[in-house]
Amino acid sequence: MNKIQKSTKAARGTVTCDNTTMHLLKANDFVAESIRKQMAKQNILMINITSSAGSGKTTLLQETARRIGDQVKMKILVGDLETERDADRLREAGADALQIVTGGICHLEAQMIWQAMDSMNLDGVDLLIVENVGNLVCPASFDLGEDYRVTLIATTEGDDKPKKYPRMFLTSEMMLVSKVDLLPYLPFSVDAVVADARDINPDIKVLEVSSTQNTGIEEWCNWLLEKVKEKKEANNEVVA
Ligand SMILES: Nc1nc2c(ncn2[C@@H]2O[C@H](COP(=O)(O)OP(=O)(O)O)[C@@H](O)[C@H]2O)c(=O)[nH]1
Ligand SMILES: [Mg+2]
Repeated sequence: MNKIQKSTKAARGTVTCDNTTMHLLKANDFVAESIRKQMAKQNILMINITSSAGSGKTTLLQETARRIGDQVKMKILVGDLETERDADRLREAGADALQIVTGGICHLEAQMIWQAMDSMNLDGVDLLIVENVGNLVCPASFDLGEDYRVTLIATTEGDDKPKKYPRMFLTSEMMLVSKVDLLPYLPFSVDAVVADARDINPDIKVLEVSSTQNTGIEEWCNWLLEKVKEKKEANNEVVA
């Protein structure tokens, strides 16, 4: 998928303005392509997990590490403005996690991943998961060189978000509707959120998950394992 072509051209509304961010993103896209080539060389599946702050990314990854940590060699890179808290939580769950502290930047950029790769031993790694900074806006514009972008939308956020933040859903291959255990208590329609997301991106795959009640976690982990396998098979075909 070419994420560069999926950028918004201009700001609209009652006032229309030019969007100069497009030009700044060219350098990012160049580094992202280098990362993509490196991951292909090393047979590593790379996943970029995005969402608003607090939608359940780290909790999901803790469960993921507990479930499939012994089936695939996995590393997790996690981005936040400050603290190592998420990396600490992931390490407690047995994951090999590294924290990127952006110091105020509201998204991860490809050059941050490129620099972090210097501090990581990626030999034999099957799966690199990046937990992006919690934000449905800026991370949508920054390709990190990932194979798949997965966006969580929590039931606590309201079901109107895909149409308000369309680029994130347009550039994601998968939407995880998270915290579905809370559905009985919230005015949130899964059907409405899926319809809006598919209106923006008809191909988006959807899974409903609850990390606290173990709903959909097995399907999520099976999807990851399948994609790891597919990437290895595709690369072996290229080599052969
Ligand atoms: N009820 C419920 N709470 C959850 C679930 N997943 C995460 N949480 C809670 O939501 C809060 C934010 O979760 P966290 O994983 O830190 O979100 P992140 O900021 O996206 O990484 C924490 O208090 C979690 O315990 C879930 O599936 N159900
Ligand atoms: Mg987190």
